Amino acid sequence: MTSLLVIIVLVLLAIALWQLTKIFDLTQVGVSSDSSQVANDKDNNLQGYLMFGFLAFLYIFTIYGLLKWGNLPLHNPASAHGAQVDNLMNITWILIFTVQAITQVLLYYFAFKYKGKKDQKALYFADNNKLEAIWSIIPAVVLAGLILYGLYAWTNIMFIDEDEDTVVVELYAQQFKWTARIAGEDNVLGKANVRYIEGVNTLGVDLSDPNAQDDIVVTELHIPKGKKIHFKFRSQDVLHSAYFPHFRAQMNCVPGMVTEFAFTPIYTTAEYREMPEMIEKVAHINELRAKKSVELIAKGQPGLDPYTFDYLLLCNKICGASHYNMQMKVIVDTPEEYKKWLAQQKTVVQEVKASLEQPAEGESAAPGEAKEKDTVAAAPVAMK
Ligand SMILES: [Cu+2]
Repeated sequence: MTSLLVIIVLVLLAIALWQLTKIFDLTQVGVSSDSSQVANDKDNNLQGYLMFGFLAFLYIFTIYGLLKWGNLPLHNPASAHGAQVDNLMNITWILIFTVQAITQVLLYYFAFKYKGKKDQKALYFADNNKLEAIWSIIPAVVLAGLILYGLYAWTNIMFIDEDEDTVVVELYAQQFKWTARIAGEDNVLGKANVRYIEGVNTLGVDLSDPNAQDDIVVTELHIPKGKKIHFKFRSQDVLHSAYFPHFRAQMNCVPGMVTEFAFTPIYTTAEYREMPEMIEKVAHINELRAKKSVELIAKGQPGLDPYTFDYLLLCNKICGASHYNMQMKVIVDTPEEYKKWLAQQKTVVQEVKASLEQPAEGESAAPGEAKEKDTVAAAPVAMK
């Protein structure tokens, strides 16, 4: 609020100053003898040096930005293909920085060198084929190389070998949450359809499908380190985008179709937390949170808990009012930990069964009634 007021005051001051100079102009106060509207050598010189001033501003701001915010981008990729994505990104940055550094200097230097001078006329210059060829061919070759490397990296990343030993996981997007379904022992997801959505069967799993019997539905995803995870994405309502920043992976979730992506996690959550860059980052975040907590507590509100790092799945398409809050915790376990966790999970069939056994709120369960609903086949969702 204070900063907004400061901005308003500054803008008003600027307007006032501008109006004052206009009044001075009108009253001829402080105006030089040359009141011509045509630029003279003095004006042109000033514009020439201002060009250099702007160039200096560009570079100083770029260097300042790199020093101040250069540590914000994510560090080590947590997936096997991540290094390739980072490599492509770094090459692109180097190209952009080099080209920008050269062209900006030339642009402002020539603007200065060929500034207007009295009695000097511009040279009429039709064209130069050699120059045109140079500045067309060099960017074309460089960009073609970059695109080819990008395509190569993309096909490498997107290739999913059907025979490979993977863990199949479905990610179900809806406004505004993620739900995951692990394919279970058979590693095949059962059929699912929005028409089967009922009660705890929030993903619409077809409970009569043999492949669905061992499917496990969770809201906090665990995956094992070192194994390829084959994700299949569905959306219930609008376009969402499954974004795993630490794994350098993103895929759109489109209503009415299944999209896919696979990656292999290479660090467990515990290992990633122990990385020096991560320790530093978390310490910095907690410093900020501690400061904020002091402010909050002074206002009589509860303070903030310290932050611990976790991999996240985010939504990267603006899908509605609570889009910002659409996320799911992803935990990478060692294969042993994963097995243990998996063994503790209930299958979706068991979940549905349990929910049918429980009496509805306000209803007293008659013993016979509960028994009647004891089979999954009795669930309406299972009838085809
Ligand atoms: Cu979304």
